[in-house]
Amino acid sequence: MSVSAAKKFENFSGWFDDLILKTRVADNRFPVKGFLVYMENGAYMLDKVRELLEQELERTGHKKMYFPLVTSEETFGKEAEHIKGFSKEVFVIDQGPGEQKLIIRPTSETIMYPMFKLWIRSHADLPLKVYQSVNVYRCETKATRALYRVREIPWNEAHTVHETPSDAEKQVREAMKIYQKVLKELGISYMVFKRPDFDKFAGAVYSIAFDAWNPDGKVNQVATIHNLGRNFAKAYEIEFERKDGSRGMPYQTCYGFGFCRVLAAAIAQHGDDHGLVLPPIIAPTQVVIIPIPFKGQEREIREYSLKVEEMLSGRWRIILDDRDDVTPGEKFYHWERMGAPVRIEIGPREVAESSVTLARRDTLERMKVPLENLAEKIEDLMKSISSNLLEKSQRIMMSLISDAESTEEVKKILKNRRIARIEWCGKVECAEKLKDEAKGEIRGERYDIAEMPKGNCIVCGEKAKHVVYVARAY
Ligand code: PR8
Repeated sequence: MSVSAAKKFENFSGWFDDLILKTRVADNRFPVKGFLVYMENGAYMLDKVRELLEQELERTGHKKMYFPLVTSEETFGKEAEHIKGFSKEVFVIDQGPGEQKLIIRPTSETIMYPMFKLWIRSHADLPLKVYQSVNVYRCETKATRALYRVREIPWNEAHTVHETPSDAEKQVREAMKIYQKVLKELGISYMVFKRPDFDKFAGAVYSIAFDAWNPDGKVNQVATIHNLGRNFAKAYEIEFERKDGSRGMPYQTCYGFGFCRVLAAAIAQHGDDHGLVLPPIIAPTQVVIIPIPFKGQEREIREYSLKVEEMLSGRWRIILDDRDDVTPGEKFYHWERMGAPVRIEIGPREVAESSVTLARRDTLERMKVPLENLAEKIEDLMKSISSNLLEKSQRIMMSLISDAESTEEVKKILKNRRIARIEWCGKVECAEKLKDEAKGEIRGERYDIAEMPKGNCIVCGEKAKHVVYVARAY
């Protein structure tokens, strides 16, 4: 069975903005542009995503630290490309006459690396793998958008330092696996791109990005991984002594995972006309019990509901919705909108049969289950919901990609809120022309799968060097 999700494809912004407010995920009415209030469900899910990621980072030997929010203008400005990329986006604290201005972190390379210089002495100090989950601040010039493009950005950033370039390469692949694992647990589908050179992170040798699909056809960059080479090591004079006593400069990587964009992707990819459809692993309420009262049997139904709640409460985040001023129908509607993965209905028949009726949120399918199998059945159901969300999301993503042979075709594909795959010569002029005429950005070539060009660049007609994807982006 599939549930209609027409609304989000027809009017994404309306659907999304209304939903995140009504389900108490976030309130975008705070009177400063780009700053968002995360309400109880949004805050809960952001924390869950953070926990999932931090667990993986810890498992792979990253150490958690907390660095300051600010740096000085001088320290900020050491890596030329980096400062060029970020100088227009920083918030500055003016401490008054005679005092130096402070730069609020738009990302923490310039804050961490002067400390790395002090900590790294020899090869024995490498690799250094550090992370923090904090807010960073960017005075975004593009239009802001709740969860998708904010100025106060809740994220995780990891920074690593290595002895050799191949160690740094390996680190890029480890980071990719970590992000893939977490996104899979959330059922989020994306493509991994190597960004074209003109679009890499300021100061990086190359950048890898995770672009999640969105119902309006734009892509949502949820995470990036950057190989920094020795660019920052040079600027911040990070050196170490090799085993043989010689001195060297280390290689660095950094990677960032945008929590609010990941949450946006989970909401946008899985939600439907009834509301949120939450991946069980982050759902604030995983199971809701709704008693269906029947005259004369109120007490039995209530006691039975309490018994079911007790049976499951150690294992799942569960709510017994026993409000007596709200009808069962209204409760169904409410919890469907809130995206609770599993609903348990208990009426006189269930009590008599020692069973319950279960409804799964993703397909709205209902089933009768004997009480003795309930714990096991819910376990299976949660797994099935998680894998169904992922499969469905992947299917939709595949259906959104179309091959294009001309700029005109790209334009049409993007207009229809889809993603175009093209062959490209690699020249910046062609990318710019495409952007002007088709209003889409070259997002890069796939890093997760190999795709070889066979023909010519669709813009200039010269031999193509890359298969790339073109989309509009947040
Ligand atoms: C780095 N340095 O900075 P990145 N709103 C929401 N999410 C955002 C926004 C925004 N305005 N800007 C960025 N993100 C590197 C890596 C340390 C960590 C999220 O990389 O500039 C996006 O998901 O690519 C983005 O992929 C991630 O932060 C990393 O930002």
